[in-house]
Amino acid sequence: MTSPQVRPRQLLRRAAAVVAATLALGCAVALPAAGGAPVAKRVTPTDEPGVTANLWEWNWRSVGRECSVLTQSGFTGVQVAPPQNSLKRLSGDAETATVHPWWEVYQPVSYDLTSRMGTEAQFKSMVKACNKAGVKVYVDAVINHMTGQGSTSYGGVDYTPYDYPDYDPSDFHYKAGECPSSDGGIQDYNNKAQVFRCNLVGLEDLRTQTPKVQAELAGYLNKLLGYGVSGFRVDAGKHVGQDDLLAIYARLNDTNAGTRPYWVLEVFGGGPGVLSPQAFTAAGDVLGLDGGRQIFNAFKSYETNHVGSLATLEVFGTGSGLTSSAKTMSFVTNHDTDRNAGEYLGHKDGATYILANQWLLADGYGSAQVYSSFEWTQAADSPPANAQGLITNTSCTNGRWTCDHRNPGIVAMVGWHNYVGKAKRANWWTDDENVIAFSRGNRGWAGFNNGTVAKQIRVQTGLAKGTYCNVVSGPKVGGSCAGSTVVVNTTGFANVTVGAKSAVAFTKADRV
Ligand code: LM2
Ligand code: CA
Repeated sequence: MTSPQVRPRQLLRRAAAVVAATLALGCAVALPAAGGAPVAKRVTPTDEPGVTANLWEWNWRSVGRECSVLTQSGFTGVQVAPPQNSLKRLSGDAETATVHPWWEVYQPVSYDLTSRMGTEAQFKSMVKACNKAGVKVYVDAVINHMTGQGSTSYGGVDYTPYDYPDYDPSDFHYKAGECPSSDGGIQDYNNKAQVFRCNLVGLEDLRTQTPKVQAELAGYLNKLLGYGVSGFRVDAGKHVGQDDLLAIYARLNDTNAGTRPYWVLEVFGGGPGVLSPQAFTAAGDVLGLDGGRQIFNAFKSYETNHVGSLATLEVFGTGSGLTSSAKTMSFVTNHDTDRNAGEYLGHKDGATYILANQWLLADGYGSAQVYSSFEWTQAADSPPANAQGLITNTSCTNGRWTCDHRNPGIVAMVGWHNYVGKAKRANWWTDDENVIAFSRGNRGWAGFNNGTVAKQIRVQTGLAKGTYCNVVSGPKVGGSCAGSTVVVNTTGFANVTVGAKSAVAFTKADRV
């Protein structure tokens, strides 16, 4: 349980609302027995998402189809791009000639679900197909702001600044009013009032402290929950602020499975005190953005011709200043960091990127997420789309989509991750440079080499004597290995060759 708990007072309020609604319908109300507690909907703990794939800006049809692949590969959830109606640009401008940059979807116009990714009906059938396949759906929820430009939307709704179908000018923060900055923007990222109540990159900032705006946002999110969604990545969570986040969360219904929705906040690090990711963990889980930087520094590092060292990853988590594993959604990259090559790894890092994902899955920190999206040359590039901006179906073979969640070496480590479960790390080994190895209890062993030459190591694996399939090179099929093998002796030791920029891994179940 890592999302905010529903407190008894909220339960009472919810129960009272149910009674009021039932009365309004003129139905008989089953009042609680005298002295008994009000009958409230059962509230069970939030389910952790497990390993998710972030199929960012895949259209709904493609996500729905991919869920059968995800479930076979051991993924238990999928995160999708913001599904609400958004800005649709009609032409390029001085900032970017790209008419339909990927970031249109971060400028909401209304909470209808007609978007670049498809229609509301297509969204619903995607969720249904994924849930049927056993994959939970997590939605990127843009709740901090509306647009900062344009007048036309994918859903056909027109708007003018500060005036939308669901909001009027009284629903926003303004400069020199609740936003204490001279131009209405965030000028000082260490200033609490500015961070919470000024415009993030010119995006009109909602008065999320008001019951009206909270009800509007909760209405949107509850619609998604009703369609079978399991939780949310809260875009710009840092700019909503803890109090408003908790107030909105308290208005959310349970998921269709009867659990509280998962709720993970985007809070980038660097801010002081209440603006730090740590200070948001009472308002939800947080995205592991600082962890992503540490991963970059361990695997790559900014200075040209230097790599960091994997040996540093002996400590990763609260011990290295990160939020706790149980409160964090961890990843190597996402749609923003993939475009920030000097500070995070991304798809363009190739084998290093794959290796980092494999390591994260093996380490077990946070709820790990693997990012798959589209190839780009300019940072603002549109995903593959038609002339109207509508995103076309994904193909993992036409060279335009990245599909790293299908990489066999990553799929192998998703299986490894699920098999070792919560077993503690043991048998840590390192050359103090770029080769590390460890077991997770006696469930599985993995070694990683981020160097440029293969290395032979002699390690304690924690596993029983036998021959094991190195699942990174190929799975166990029937009674034999499709790829290479590792021989563990009677005392648990093995001589293992770990290739340059690659991993070797096996679980107890991979013995032949
Ligand atoms: C996020 N998390 O807090 C998203 O992960 C990030 O991708 C979003 O920025 C941001 N917050 C707002 O949701 C992206 C993109 C920006 C883009 C915004 C809005 O990185 O460049 O801003 O989406 O579409 C664009 C222009 C910007 C302009 C703004 C408003 O790039 O120059 O500001 O629209 O018109 C004047
Ligand atoms: Ca705000």
